Amino acid sequence: MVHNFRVIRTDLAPDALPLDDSSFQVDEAQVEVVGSLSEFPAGETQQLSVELASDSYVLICNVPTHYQAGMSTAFTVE
Ligand SMILES: [Cu+2]
Repeated sequence: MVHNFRVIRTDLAPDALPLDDSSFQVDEAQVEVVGSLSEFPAGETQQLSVELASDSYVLICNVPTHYQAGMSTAFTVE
């Protein structure tokens, strides 16, 4: 199964991002994506460098249905 990776700057809870009900994904037009990786296969390692301002962020996988399945976590940059 492939996954992707999005870094989203938001004050929303990690399970409260806006959804696009037709594509079963987080609606990226309604959030601020500040970093991302395209889909890549399970077991593969990729690296992403992003300069982040002090704020709240949520990491998600936005392959259809994956966010709803719990692929998200929040973190804060201080
Ligand atoms: Cu995924």
